[in-house]
Amino acid sequence: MKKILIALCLVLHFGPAAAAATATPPTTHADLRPAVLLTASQSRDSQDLSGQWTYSKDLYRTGLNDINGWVAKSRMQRYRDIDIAAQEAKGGVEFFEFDLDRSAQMNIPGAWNAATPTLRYYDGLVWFQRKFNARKEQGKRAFLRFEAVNYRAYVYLNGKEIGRHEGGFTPFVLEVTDALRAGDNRLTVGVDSTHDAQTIPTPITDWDLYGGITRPVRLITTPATFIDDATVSLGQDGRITGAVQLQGAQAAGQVVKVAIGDLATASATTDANGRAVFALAAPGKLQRWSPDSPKLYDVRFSTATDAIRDRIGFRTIAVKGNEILLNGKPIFLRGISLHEEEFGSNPARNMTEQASRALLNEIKHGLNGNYVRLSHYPHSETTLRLADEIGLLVWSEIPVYWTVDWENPAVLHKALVMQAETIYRDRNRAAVVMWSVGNETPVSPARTAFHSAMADNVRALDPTRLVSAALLVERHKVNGEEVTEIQDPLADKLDVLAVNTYAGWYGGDTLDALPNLKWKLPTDRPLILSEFGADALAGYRNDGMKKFTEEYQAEYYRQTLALAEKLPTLRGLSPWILKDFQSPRREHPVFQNGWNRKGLMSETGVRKQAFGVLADYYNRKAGTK
Ligand code: GCB
Repeated sequence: MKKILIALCLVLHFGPAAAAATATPPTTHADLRPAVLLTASQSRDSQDLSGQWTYSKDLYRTGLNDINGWVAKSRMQRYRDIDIAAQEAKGGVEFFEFDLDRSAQMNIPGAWNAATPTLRYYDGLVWFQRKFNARKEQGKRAFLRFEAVNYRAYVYLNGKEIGRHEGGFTPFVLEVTDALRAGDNRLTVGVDSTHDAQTIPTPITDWDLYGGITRPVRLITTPATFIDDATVSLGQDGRITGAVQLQGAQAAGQVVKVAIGDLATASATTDANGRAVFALAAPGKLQRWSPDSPKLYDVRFSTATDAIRDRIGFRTIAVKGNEILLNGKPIFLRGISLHEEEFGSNPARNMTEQASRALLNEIKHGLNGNYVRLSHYPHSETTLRLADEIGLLVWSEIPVYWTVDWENPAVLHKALVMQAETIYRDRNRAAVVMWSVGNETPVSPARTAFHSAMADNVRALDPTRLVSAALLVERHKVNGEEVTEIQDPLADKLDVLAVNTYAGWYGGDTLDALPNLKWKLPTDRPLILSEFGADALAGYRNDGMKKFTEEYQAEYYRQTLALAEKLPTLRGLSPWILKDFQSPRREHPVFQNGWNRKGLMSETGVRKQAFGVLADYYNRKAGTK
């Protein structure tokens, strides 16, 4: 009892400090690497499993919790490899309360919320099934690669569990060499969209927590020993360096070759762990990647038995004083924020190339932008590859948003894993220049320790890019004058300061007051306004500058841009947001009806007046820098 009391006192007295102390990475950075990556898997032999899948809702989770229970559980287990119609035809005592072979169909990838009105607000477990035919090739390995399942996935092949994954926006790979059958296969995936206080994000967000298999699934075959990962990038010292990781019994002592277009080649031999590193001086003819000239090279990595290809750009990114330097030259980031929702009145979060291109083209050509904040989670690989191709710099983030369970080491571990999965996925994308470690998280010791661990993790995994976070600003009186400041110890961990500000929309400021607000900011680092915005319902006009009119939003942009002009260290903008997006917290019955209306375009792509205001501003900026 005494011991319990002492322990309790320790918890009570040292709660926050002890919690803050636990917020160090519980693992080494190497432990965060997913077991299999299959980098550049788009270049591999594969079978696309997109298309019609069948599905069955499971609100009570009977298919998962059946294991030790007291009813005849097996009749609920959707993942069983069983031909139920054939069983029924035979008659007998066994019966089933599901049959995925005869269930309704849904197009995958895509969120279920958009698939049918009955699932619009469904939040829970849904079972999906896809049958496919496969060849089993002697000496080859087979993997299933899921680009994203929101939020938890339980994966079964032919009735056998082959793996699980948590986190709705990052890929995972499961080996199925043994579980795969020659001929017919039954793939079953339980998808649980439920979020709670220990998930990332929590259920408290300002976007729709779409559920489902939201990105493609592919069956990929490789040789027995294969190239699992390969990276190459241009360093500040003008050298091109890279690394290749093989997996398999013959991974050690292999010669690995790298060819960068017809510009350069290199080769190296793998060590005992199957890893080879290479370095070469950047050839004089190398054309550097930039938004103005998004040159990508065909890069081929090969061994005697395997080869992968990727299209990769070469550029440097750095901060010097309060400038951001792209390829050594100062750049102003003319950007906008973007959620992963295609245009249309019923978005399914299905980022086809066409859907993604339409959005990115609005930014690049409509706004004359060179930058996009991909908020608030890792966007699809399609979007990242298009940013490389079209020429848009990218801010990338994971959904450590508003609040998560800062004091919980298991949640920190989830964040570090998610971040690692994102970095391993995207580190060959020249477009990505900044990793953000959080969005608008209220300052506390435990929260700052959490973000600091994330920032250290990013630097350990990828020292070549910049680290930022979207911070909150405080307003308070200094010598009788109201001043806006960043009062956040996390700022010390960041290369680029970024702040979200909504003066003139939330709060009581009038629009004409905005340019005269006093801001006090560190002068030694670049600043980005990572968000500012105001709602407007497309087509609601000329109603005396009321909130929700297009005029109010346009004037809000004019005045906030006038304020921005007065911030001497400002090096970029990503206002909130390109298009209206669905958010269950936005329930104003006249103007919102489930949509956050801060888009410069409506959900169907109609440009509001403010679009032109920002485009004019960016045209002027592009002329000067
Ligand atoms: C924010 C959040 C963003 C919201 C936005 C808003 O600060 O970062 O996710 O959607 O404000 O509309 O209030």
